[in-house]
Amino acid sequence: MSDPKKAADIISIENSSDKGFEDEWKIEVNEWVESLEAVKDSYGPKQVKELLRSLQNFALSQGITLTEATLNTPYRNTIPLSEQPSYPGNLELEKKIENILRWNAMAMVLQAYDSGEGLGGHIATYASSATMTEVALNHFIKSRSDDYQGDMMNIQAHASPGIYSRAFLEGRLSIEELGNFRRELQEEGGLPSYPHPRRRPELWPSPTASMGLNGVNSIYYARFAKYLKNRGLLSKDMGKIWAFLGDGEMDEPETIGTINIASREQLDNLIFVVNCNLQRLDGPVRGNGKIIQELEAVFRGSGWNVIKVIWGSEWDSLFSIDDNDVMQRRMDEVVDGEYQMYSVSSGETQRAHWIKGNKELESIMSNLSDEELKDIKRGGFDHKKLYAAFDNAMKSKGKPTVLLVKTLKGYGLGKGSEGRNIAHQKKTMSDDERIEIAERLGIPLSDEDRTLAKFYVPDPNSKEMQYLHSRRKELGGYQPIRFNSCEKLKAPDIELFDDFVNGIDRSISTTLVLVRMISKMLREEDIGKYIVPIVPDEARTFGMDGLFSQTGIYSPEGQKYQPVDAGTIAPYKEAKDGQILQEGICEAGAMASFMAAGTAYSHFELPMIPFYIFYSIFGFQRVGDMIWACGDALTRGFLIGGTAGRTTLNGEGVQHQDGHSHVLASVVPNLMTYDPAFGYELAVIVREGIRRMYQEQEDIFYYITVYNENYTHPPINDVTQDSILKGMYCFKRATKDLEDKYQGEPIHLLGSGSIMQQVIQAQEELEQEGIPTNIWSVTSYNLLHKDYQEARSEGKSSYLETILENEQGHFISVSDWITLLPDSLAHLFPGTYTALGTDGFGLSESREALRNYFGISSQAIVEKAKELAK
Ligand SMILES: Cc1ncc(C[n+]2csc(CCOP(=O)(O)OP(=O)(O)O)c2C)c(N)n1
Ligand SMILES: [Mg+2]
Repeated sequence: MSDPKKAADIISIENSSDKGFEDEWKIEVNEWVESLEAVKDSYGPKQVKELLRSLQNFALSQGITLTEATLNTPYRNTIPLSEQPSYPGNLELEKKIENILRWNAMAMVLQAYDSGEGLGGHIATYASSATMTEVALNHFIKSRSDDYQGDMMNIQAHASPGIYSRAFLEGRLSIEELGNFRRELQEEGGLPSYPHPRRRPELWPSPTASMGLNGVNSIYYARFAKYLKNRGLLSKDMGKIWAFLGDGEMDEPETIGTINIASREQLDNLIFVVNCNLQRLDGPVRGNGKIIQELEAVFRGSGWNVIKVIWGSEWDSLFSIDDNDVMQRRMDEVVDGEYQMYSVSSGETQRAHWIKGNKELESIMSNLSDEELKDIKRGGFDHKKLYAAFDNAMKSKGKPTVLLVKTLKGYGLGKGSEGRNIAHQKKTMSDDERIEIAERLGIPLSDEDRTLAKFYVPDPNSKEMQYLHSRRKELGGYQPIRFNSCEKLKAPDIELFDDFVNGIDRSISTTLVLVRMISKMLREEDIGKYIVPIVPDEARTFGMDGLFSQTGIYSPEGQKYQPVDAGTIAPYKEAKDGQILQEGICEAGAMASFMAAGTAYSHFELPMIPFYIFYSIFGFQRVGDMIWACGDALTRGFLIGGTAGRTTLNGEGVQHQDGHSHVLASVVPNLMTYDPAFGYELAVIVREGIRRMYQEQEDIFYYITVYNENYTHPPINDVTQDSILKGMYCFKRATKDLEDKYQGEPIHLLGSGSIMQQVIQAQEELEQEGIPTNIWSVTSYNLLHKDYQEARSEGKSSYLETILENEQGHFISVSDWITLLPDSLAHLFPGTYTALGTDGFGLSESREALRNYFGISSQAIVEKAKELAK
């Protein structure tokens, strides 16, 4: 602050009526500010900070806290005019391009609407974010080059028309595709509503349409980039992760709840750009407060570099005469609901409300006519202010940056839209509005074409088109972009898992088998370094603590302390090049890490193999939307649902005992789900997963449940790998002699997971009573169902129908899952069919009591079989 007198005014005691005291106080404050200025001149800004910190500490020791003062700065741009760099671009051409993009984006939605098929899209979001996106794309966001991994640009999903329009000008989309927005099935091709890598894998790096996921995913992408760098896997400069977000979207706990990890991990490769248009879908984001100030406090409190872009350049001259900060104080005082009201009011109304009888403010504002006041821009539409903010963000060291950019929803769309509460859902416009907007944007189309919302296609040799291409060329290529180039891995031979395939005499759980398999794979030359174990504070639950010392837990800071268990075989080892991602109790974060690792093939050209291991009930029902997004993002890897089964996980009650995650998993189309009973099944499934995802590079991922019940595991013998992978095979036929003697209809028992042990026991008990049964191991009800659907559409017999061709009798399915899972196949069994399962809520009891209660114990199976055998 160069003018000490001004500082004194800010801190003046407003309520004091004692004039003498007020003057004295001003002098006191002036002296302090002058002293501080002297410190700055003699020692520099670092010492000023140190001095202030010492003063604050002293105040704290006296019981005086200053939290409000330190978390918020005045409601103005963070970068002062004096530090604003000159604008390096050609503003005239940039504005021309932006206007074309604004028009074409709007035209996409209007054409979709005009098609009369009830389609449309969103116009208002891009109208508010166009300038910031353009400044970033013309000057900052880089693409991949020989020594640069490339930036990742994750956009606000509802701004997609603007990004498509740009891709069209860049020659990456055809005019037909642009015209078929939201009509993907059209012959000439069409475009999906939002960023969906599955639908447009060459364009969209990650799915962002579900509010909140962009934030958390971008944070963990940035972290994963650092992880790869610290582990020595990424040779190029890693690039930046950009997340363009809505201010309403910042309500989402996935985003706001994970920002602390970004500062803890010092993610200076991460830039959030929050489009603060003060509105969400229904109305104001913070009508009674100020979203920018609220977010500033939250992000500053979390240790981010926070840059506010609030006011356009037109305010600069007013700030320079606001000697007593009357205007600043008014800016700080007005709430977002009022700022929104200004956006729909005339200059005159605005002025009256703004000045509110304050003579000094009135005199400052008299420098602007009503018209000028009305036209004055918010920072988000000022290229120079935005450039200054981005420039600062690029230079941040050791901290993530958030830009809080004030904009106006529906900017430039006229009275009917700008700042209106209905702006978000505005899908069409009157003919007059179309003509008027085109005129204002300088779109040289006839009024008829304007009314039809025709696209404007500039001459490829025009200055603006050449500028657009040259800027992107300079920055390495077009954005957003998604690549699909990654080396293929060779899956390990099944012999690597001989210890499990040939049977396990010791009584162990499938969880332990899996952990041992991971441990073996980690030591493999070809694939070891690519494995990414991810745990949300549950490694000990799954017996994975041995991996701590084997591979280390990733921490960018290494380990600054000696762990309490330093002398033990498996100490808690954190390391800069650690391989395990210990996520703490944050399933959303763990899932975001899974997605980052599972799509590393596209962004980082690395075939990372994530194994995310979690309590199965805290998977799909906790972060189901993120798993769905993984399907959209073409993510590869293994989701491992540990402590599975409503009765196998006993004693833990309603919120832990999972009997339904396979049903929830069944809805994700490219998810391979398995519920193995034995070590060899698990080995075959995991090996095949690696082969399909990393050798063949199929866009699938896996969900495998493992249990914590200990038992011995038979060898694979003559079971074919193919039958395990397809979902079902005959595990054990009835004893021949007994079968010959038996008069009744054959009985088949279907088992899976750890409940297979109950089935095996039931078979033995039934044989003692003279009832022969065949046991079938069902490794995947879901895949059998998928296969049936596919076969039916091709008019063929399904795998299940084929293997049951020569069977008949009674089929009893028994599992630790709700009966809806096996019931999906009920109609395919050639005989009677009964499902025994765990419908209802879990409850705290012993395993045995639970199995009796749900009717899936060996005894329950025996009873059912005897009833059918009569
Ligand atoms: C999880 C989720 N909930 C709700 C929606 C529906 N929705 C789409 S956009 C939107 C409002 C977005 O407001 P904001 O983030 O401020 O973006 P703006 O369009 O104002 O830039 C809502 C509620 C969604 N897409 N995802
Ligand atoms: Mg908004």
